[in-house]
Amino acid sequence: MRIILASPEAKVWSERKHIPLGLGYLAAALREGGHEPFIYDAAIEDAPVERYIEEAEQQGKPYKLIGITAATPLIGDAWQMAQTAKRYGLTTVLGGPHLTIMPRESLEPRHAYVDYVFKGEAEHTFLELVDTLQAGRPVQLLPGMHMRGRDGEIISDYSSPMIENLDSLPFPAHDLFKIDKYTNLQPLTDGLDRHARSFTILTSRGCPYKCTFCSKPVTGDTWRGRSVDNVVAEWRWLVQDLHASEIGVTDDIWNLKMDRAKELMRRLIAEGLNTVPWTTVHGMKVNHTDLELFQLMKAAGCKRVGFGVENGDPWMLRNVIRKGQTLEQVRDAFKNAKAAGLQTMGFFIFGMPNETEETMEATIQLALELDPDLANFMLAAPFPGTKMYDMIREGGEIFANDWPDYAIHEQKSRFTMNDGIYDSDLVVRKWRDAYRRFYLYRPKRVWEKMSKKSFWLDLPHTASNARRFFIGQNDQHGSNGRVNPEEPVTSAKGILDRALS
Ligand code: B12
Ligand code: SF4
Repeated sequence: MRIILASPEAKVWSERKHIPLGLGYLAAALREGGHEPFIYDAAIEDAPVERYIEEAEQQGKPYKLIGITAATPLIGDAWQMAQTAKRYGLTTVLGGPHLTIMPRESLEPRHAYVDYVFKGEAEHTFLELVDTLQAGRPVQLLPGMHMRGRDGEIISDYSSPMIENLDSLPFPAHDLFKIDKYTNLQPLTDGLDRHARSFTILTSRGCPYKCTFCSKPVTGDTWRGRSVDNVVAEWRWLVQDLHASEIGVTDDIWNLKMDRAKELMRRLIAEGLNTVPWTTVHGMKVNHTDLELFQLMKAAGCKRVGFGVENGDPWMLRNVIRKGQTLEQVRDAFKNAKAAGLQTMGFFIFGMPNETEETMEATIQLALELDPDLANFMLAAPFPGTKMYDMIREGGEIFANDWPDYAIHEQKSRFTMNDGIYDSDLVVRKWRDAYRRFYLYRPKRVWEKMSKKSFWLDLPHTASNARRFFIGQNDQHGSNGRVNPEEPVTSAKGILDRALS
């Protein structure tokens, strides 16, 4: 069967365009099953999806089914795309993170154009549905599947499949991505080639930790690692055949087992696959690292490591975020990574429940002390399916009233707590303060940046990012309608003036 696997445009990420790896995995499973998948990623396509549907029809080789993926902020765009495809008579299937958390919502009567929804990892189940449809057999409920019954009622299998033996899966269909159209993995910073052929790779799935802001139903609690042989074979394909010039490891926690992580590094070095720069896109867990691991990573071609630091206050870290790591472990990881010659990146969250001016100040102080090459300060967003969401439902109020409001880079708070202490306006102010104090108000850092040639070559790009991060986009309002009192600076010159003042 000819199938479109689609990702709606991630408007929340204006600069950063990654391959949707989940669709790559599904495409590979379908291809192995004898079907013909085409990957449509609206983030990099010039033409709308209907153009492809029409062209295929005109060529007498119509697409029969569209499978659409969506994280929570993109679900509205996914519905729109399904509606469009339905107008052309395609069977419509939805899956991905949002559907794993809220599978039945997309089959409510208002979404009559959605036929099937899948929860969890769908390489096996989706292929089985496609085989069934192709053979014209009646569709039976499969693990993790949701559909309408004869009377239009929603029938559900609530399991969330997690594939146990990841080595049994074919490699993602990397060759189906229009790789030249993607950006590099962290365009915000210099050091890596912005126009790289950037592929991502997943060496494991799942994570045993239980951070309260994390969408645990999506990641799954059981960590499943691919064998080193299997990962190295995919890495070789990316480097030698597909000419990757940058690779991103996107696991939730690729270094859970340090021995395996080190063995992987040794193999990349031994096989000469350490020639392509790579990064840990979503970070490593600090308490599963040591100096030797970072040294091996450096020798294996790694350029930059990221760490989820989250908060500078030990009580917040232990009791609210439940990160399962200490500040000492954070400090050690940064020290060791820097000693090994790696660039570092820190992820910090502002505005978790119980956050006060002091705890946010502690986070800013920690960021300044750790001094990573890149600090990513994020506003806490209460995604459904997180422990944090339950905490706010119990003791607070969520402002976000539509799924796009959950995009992390929208500069607004999405909730408040009714404890008389939490102040959502203060959260946004401290978050902006963090960016300013980290990036702009340190003359030594500004000078270091500006003395690099890449800073000037990338100026328009840098300025547009700076505008986005330091002063917001068009939206200077919180979701609660209050105006942000910050004075906007609207030109690149303004930003530079501010940086230099
Ligand atoms: C890499 C990554 C990114 C990358 C790339 C995203 C991309 N283009 O794929 C970047 C940095 C751009 C990113 C951005 C965001 N991300 Co992100 N990201 C991840 C991460 C770490 C890995 C994704 C991945 O490759 N998974 C591996 C593949 C195999 O799994 P998968 O994509 O889920 O696909 C499987 C199933 O879901 C299912 N499936 C998926 N699609 C479909 C479609 C059909 C038709 C079917 C049947 C099945 C199906 O089958 C697939 C194969 O098993 C996940 C964490 C995680 N473990 O999933 C977070 C995660 C998906 N991200 C998350 C979030 C919040 C975001 C943002 C919304 C953040 C923001 N800015 O606000 C944005 C959304 C932008 C977007 N395009 O989706 C949350 C999602 C929560 C939610 N409720 O949606 C996650 C789960 C992190 C977390 N633990 O909280 N992300
Ligand atoms: S944030 Fe990272 S470490 Fe924490 S539970 Fe999620 S994937 Fe695991």
